[in-house]
Amino acid sequence: MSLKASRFLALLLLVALPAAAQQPLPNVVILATGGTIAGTGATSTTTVGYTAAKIGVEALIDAVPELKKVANVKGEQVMQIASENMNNEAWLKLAKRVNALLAQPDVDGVVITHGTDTIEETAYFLDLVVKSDKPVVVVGAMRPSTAISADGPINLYNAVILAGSKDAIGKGVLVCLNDQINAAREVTKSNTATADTFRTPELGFLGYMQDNKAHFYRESTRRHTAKSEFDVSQLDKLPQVDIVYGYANANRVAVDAFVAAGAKGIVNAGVGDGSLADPVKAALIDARKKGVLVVRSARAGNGIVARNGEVNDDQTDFVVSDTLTAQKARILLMLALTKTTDTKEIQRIFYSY
Ligand code: DAS
Repeated sequence: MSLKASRFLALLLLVALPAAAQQPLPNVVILATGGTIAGTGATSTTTVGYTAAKIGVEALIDAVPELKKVANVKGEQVMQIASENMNNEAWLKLAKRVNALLAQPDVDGVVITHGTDTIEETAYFLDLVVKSDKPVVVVGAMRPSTAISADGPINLYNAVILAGSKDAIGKGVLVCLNDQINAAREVTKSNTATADTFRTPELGFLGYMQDNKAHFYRESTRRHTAKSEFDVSQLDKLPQVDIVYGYANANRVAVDAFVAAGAKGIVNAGVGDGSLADPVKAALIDARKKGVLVVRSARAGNGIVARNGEVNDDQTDFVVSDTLTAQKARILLMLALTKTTDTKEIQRIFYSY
C-alpha cells in the first residue's frame, strides 16, 4: 500500500472510531409523582419533618446536569403527592401513561420518581400491568433535596442509566435506590429512615449500579410486564380489597367491618405461617360465604404460606399468597378480581406471579 493510501486509511479510522464508540444516547422519560425526592426541608440538616412533593420534575432534572451525558431525558409531572396518599386511581393514571410512552418507538425506558412509603406497591402494580419489556425504574429518596448528602440526585442519575440499559430489558419493573437494584415483586421498605431501607430480604437484590453501569446477577422467575395477563387500559377503577393484620387476641371486628363496607376481597396478614385466631377464621369463613375472596398472607414478610397448612383452604375455599406480603397480595388479588372470582383460577394466579 502506498504511503498516501495508508495515511488516508489512518485518517479514516481516526474519524470513524470515535463515532462508532459514541452509541446514540437512550431516550428516557421521567414521570414525577412527588415524595421525598421532591421534598424540601427548612434547613440543610432537616431530614425528618420536611415537606414531601414540593419540587417539580424540571427542577429535579436540572439538579443533575450529568443526566445529559447518559440519556436524552424528558420530564412529565404526572402528580405531586406524598406516597402515603397513593391510590388506585393514581395507579391507573400512571400505568396508562407508562404504557402509552413505552408503545412509542422513540422511548427506550421510563423512570418514575415516587415517595418511598409506597414505592414497593406502585412498582408491583406496574410490574403486573405494564405491557412492554422496556425498562421501568421506580426511584425515590430518603433525604429531601435540600439536605446535606441528599440521595435523590445520585438515585435519579442511576435510575436513568438503568432505564436506558439494554441489560434491564425484560427484567420487570425495578426499584433502584442506594446503588441497589431490586425486583418489584419482593422489594420492601425495611427501615423508616435510613438510605439503605429498600431490601429484598431473603431472595436478594437483582444487582447493583456501579461506575455508571447496571450489573445484574439474577432475575425473577415469576410472570411480569409483557408476559402478564392483566390489562388495565379499559379500567377506571379497581375492586376494593382490604388487609386485616393478625396479632395475639385478635377479634373479628375488622373483617366484619370490611365486608359491611363492600370489600370484594380481604387479605389476612396472619401470624406465623398465615395462621388465624379462631374469631378471625370464623369471620373470614362468613365473609367467603358472602362471596368475598379471602387470601391468607403472613405478617412475617418472608417464606411460603403453605396451602392447607395452618388452615384447610380446600374446605374454607381460601387462597394462599405464596410468598407475597399482604400489601403485594392485595394488589394481585385486586387485578385477579378484574378477570375472575374463581378461587382455583386465583390460586393459579398467585402461583404464577
Ligand atoms: N412521605 C414519604 C413518601 O412520600 C416521603 C418519602 O419518603 O418519599 O412516601
